[in-house]
Amino acid sequence: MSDVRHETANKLPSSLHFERRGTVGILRLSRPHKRNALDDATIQGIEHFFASVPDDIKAVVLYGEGEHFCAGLDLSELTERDIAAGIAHSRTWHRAFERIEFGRVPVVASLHGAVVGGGLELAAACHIRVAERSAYYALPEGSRGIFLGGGGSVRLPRLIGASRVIDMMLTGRTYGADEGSALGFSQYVVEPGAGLATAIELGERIAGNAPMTNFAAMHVLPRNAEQDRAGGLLMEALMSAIAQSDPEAKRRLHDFLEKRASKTQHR
Ligand code: 1HE
Repeated sequence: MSDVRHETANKLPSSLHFERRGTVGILRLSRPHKRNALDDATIQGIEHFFASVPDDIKAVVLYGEGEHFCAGLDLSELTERDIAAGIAHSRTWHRAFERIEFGRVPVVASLHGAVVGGGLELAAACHIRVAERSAYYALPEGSRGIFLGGGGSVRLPRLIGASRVIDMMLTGRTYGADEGSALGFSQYVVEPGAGLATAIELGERIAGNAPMTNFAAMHVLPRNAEQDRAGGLLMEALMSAIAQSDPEAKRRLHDFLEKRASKTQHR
């Protein structure tokens, strides 16, 4: 993998690094001496990166350098904030993570070690989570006297249910990789050291999809899960008609009918 001299990459803070593997972009949290704790510069860098993902990148993999994915909010920046600054700070996280969830390309997070607090909120904004067996999930906010601020109170209950999130906050309960996967934190569990390669492989598969399919999965599916049945079914009908009229879909359907496409197989 080589660093790309690209405007997006050049504007990133030193805590973030961008590399590419073909059409898959790899964004690395690169502050391992602070366990990839998220300071203001990193959050701004995340917002900037996902607002300007290079056109030829079709999927992004996010991972953390060192022993841990992410230790959450940089607690050293928290002490001096008043109420107004606290609200503004939380809203910067919201903007950055919305850019991930409702951006242009699907994002696969590769998780290992601590995935805690704001690190878990960051992971929850990604579309696919691959957890190495070392990964564990926690919300230390409860014991630090603070609250979620990076969208976690909205996203995490949708992943594992509000009652479990309440338990994590109130009692400090943690979940390991296997249990976390069964609950819905991650869609994949892999052996230690295999997370990044698996995430890149998934990213390559995603990058090979028709762009309209990726758009629909990212933007329509989560909204349909939240809206009323009638609205959801109407949105589905509209989206399915748009997707199937795309020339890329027509080409793929012809490929299948003319026996040039792969069959659906269980691996
Ligand atoms: C930090 C942070 C941080 C480490 N902010 N500096 N998050 C937390 O409450 C989690 C706090 N961190 C930890 O519990 C542990 O650091 C870990 C379990 C993640 C890793 O343990 P370990 O033994 O590998 O590392 P360490 O020795 O604890 O930390 C290494 C250094 O990173 C050390 O700094 P140093 O200068 O003394 O070497 C730590 O101070 C520093 N460090 N984590 C600042 N989080 C939008 S709202 C979101 C709200 C939250 O995210 S609250 C949860 C915050």
